[in-house]
Amino acid sequence: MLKRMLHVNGVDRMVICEQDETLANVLRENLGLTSVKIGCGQGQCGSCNVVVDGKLKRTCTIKMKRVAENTQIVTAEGVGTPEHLHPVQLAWIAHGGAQCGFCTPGFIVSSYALLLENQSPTREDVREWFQKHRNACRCTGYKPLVDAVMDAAAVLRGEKTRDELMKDVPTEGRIVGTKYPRPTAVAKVTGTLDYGADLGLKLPANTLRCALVQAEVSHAKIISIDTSEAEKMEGVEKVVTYKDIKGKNRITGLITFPTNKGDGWDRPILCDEKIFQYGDAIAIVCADTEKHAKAAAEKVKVELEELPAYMSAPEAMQDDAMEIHPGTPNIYFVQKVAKGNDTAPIFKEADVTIEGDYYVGRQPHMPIEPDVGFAYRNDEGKLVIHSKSIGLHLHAAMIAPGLGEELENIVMVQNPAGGTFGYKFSPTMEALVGAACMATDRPVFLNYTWYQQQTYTGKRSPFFMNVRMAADNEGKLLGMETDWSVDHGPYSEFGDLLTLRGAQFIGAGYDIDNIRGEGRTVCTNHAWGSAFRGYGSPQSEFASEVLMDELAEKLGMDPLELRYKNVYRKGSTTPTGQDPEVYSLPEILDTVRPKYEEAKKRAAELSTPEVKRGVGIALGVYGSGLDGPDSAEADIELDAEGFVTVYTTWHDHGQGADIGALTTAHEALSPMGFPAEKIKVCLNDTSKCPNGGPAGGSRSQVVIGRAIKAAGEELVAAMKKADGSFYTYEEMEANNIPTRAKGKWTAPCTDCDENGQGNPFACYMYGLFLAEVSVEIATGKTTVEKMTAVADVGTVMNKLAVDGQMYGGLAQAIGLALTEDFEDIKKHSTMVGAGFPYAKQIPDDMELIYVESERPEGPFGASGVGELPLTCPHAAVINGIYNACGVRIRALPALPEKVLAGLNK
Ligand code: MCN
Ligand code: FES
Ligand code: FES
Repeated sequence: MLKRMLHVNGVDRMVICEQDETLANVLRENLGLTSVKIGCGQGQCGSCNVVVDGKLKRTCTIKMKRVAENTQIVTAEGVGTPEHLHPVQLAWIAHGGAQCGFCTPGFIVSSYALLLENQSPTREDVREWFQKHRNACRCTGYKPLVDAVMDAAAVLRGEKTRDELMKDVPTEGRIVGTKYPRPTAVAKVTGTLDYGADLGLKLPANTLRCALVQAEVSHAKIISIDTSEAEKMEGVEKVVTYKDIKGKNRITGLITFPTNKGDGWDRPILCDEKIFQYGDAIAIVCADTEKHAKAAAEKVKVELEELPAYMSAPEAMQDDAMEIHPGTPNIYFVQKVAKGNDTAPIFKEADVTIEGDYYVGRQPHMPIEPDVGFAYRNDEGKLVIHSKSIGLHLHAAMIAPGLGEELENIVMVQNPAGGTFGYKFSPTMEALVGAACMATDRPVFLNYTWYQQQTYTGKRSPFFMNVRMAADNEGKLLGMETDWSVDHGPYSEFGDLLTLRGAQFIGAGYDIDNIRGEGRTVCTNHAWGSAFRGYGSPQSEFASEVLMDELAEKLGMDPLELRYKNVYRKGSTTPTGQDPEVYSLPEILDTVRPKYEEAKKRAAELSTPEVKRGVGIALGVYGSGLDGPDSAEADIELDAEGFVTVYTTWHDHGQGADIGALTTAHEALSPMGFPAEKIKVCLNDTSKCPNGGPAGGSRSQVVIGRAIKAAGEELVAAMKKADGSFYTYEEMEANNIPTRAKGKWTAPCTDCDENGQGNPFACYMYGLFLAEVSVEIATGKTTVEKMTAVADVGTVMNKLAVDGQMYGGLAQAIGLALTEDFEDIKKHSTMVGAGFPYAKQIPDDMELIYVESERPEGPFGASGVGELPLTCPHAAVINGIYNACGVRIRALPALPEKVLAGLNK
């Protein structure tokens, strides 16, 4: 033990702690300064940044024995407070720098430290600083953060006022389309918003801390689990195994496709008979402290008989591969696509045909915040589970039978989430904390390390694709043939739906009358497949967008003009045979054309024999909604203080559910001129909110937005008097008029049939991505110099949210194109190892242009946006590499050695 006097945020604070405790933990746990976040815990993300004696430090790797007496420390709490924001914090709000906000305090402190040293940094200085200090952000694409630092510096130099910083924030009138900041912004920039791990520290003293016993092999039979030694370890209350679970001990995938050969009951809560993948949970140790729980977890003895592990779809599809789930074939679902006429004669007679094999891999989500959650019984005896879930009602139904708890007896709450990017469309630790709470009858808390986050949550499912296209000599597409295999890992949940995406999105954006194809879902022993932003479109469209480039070359046409010739126009239908709801692609391409010509000119001018420049484009399309009659409910209630509250489950990954709900309600209530400051949002607690549905498929703005609009319109109608004025709350009460309005909306859509045909989505998002790249010939290293995106997401509801979605998604697409992977479980288990893009890997030059076609079904004309920027920009980068140096990458990521191998061929 040691005692230290530290000078923290201007005052002396005494701490007494273990020698080997980290400074991050001491600041968080001993001093309650939870702005210091623990993301990677390994010095790779900067979320634990503080200023130590005037220098920026990552505190997760500093042991207390190395911290001297009277060390001066500044945390985000000391940079500024909600009442007295520092210019850096204000600028962060003005530029939408805090999306999920988990990285934000670390960036605020980092920027503050930079500005202590240099009040006149260039943009490049700021980027260098973030790179050098490993400040990682997964949401924003960094550009808005650099904008914020530049503005803050201008305020500090006295060249700009604080008011000028906030000049784009409306103080009255409509807020649609403006830079009105999200309600959680102030808490995020001051580090005062409590995420799961922060709430965990503040739980009652009798809370048990959990540690998992996990598999270290990918496929095995369990012979025995011996917990006896662990049970005797210091502080241990109980070691929970499958034997303690009251229900079916399975998470159900809620399979809806009748042709699925599995039954959806394949994922154990705690493994009983078999291990299906690396990291599978075998037992949960519940103890008084996390350290005790982890020490005891080491002592649980698991005897296994290892089985052959099938780590990819082709391996699991071999004739002699054993069934991973005995009784269910490894290929458990097949989805066909059949549109128009048989393609065989078309391919025979076409002027030009082309074919390619493509692979998009196991992209890891890499939120900075690792998975975390807790469970307790409330005073009504209900099991309350808090997590990062982005599908609270859905997840309750998926875990209730496995736990053996009545669905009505489960309350699910979403904690502020530090990014999910879709991995939380699947339950992760919800059933684990539920089981531990039920087995111990105590509150329980479980916090994954970043290693656990990476190795034991779902990943993007790799697609192995073969696509063929037939065209006439003028470039008109005549037919397409497709074949795709989806490696969905061992658990089937939503695997059939994902496979359907191949039918819906290979070739999306183009008028192709005749399509034939087949896709299949394959069970493997690699990481289970979960939703990931774009959900099937980054795989599907990569194949068709790279093939379109190859076709253009074969035809001797410009890739943009080939696309222009074939994009949806009136009379065209999507690959599922649906009429697009708007026809904005020609306008999008017309808008991009001059930019494209400029980019090509720039590439020609800047190319050198050592560093070749190139330009690539790709088209992106994705649906906003879950397939078919997707629906949502939302309530709006007027209260005695004259405020209204919006109630729904618009789950927040970090994208801005709060600002989305607020803006939509404000617009719906506009006939009353209701001020935005008087609208509150109460989101994501199943005991309080009607079911808005999960935040997947970029559906919330459209589907929940329509429900909010309906509730708002109902409230306006209820409050309207005959003379056109509006009742007050008291008058409503006196006249027995309900003060809570209920809104519901169901998309007028149909599910796709066995041939992949139907009208699955009411609204789509459309975009064209233009990448300018350079390739270093000696090393094969690719740099994206500029990204331009022309997007149609309908009416832009909030400019900061939409720009933020676009920048952040583009950054993830660059990562997908060039570096990110989770194939090698060991190598890819850290942020650096998995190719996380830091500031300098993302271009500062990103240009966004919107074509706002009002959507007939969208609320106030809005479509979604969240996934559009990760549909296909990676194909633009890959097409740019080809344009630069003639190397065609067909399997991602385009690592330097792959490009170099191509150059050497
Ligand atoms: N929006 C808007 N105008 C539009 C469309 C949307 O202002 N025309 C705003 C919305 O109000 C919302 C945001 O943009 O704040 C995204 O809206 P939408 O496209 O409807 O998507 P959802 O709210 O359903 O969010 C989910 C979507 C998905 S599926 C993933 S995955 C995802 C994403 O959004 N994960 C994210 N964006 C993310 N952003 C961050 N920072 N972190 C994640 O984990
Ligand atoms: Fe400390 Fe990531 S650098 S938590
Ligand atoms: Fe940076 Fe989410 S805002 S990680």
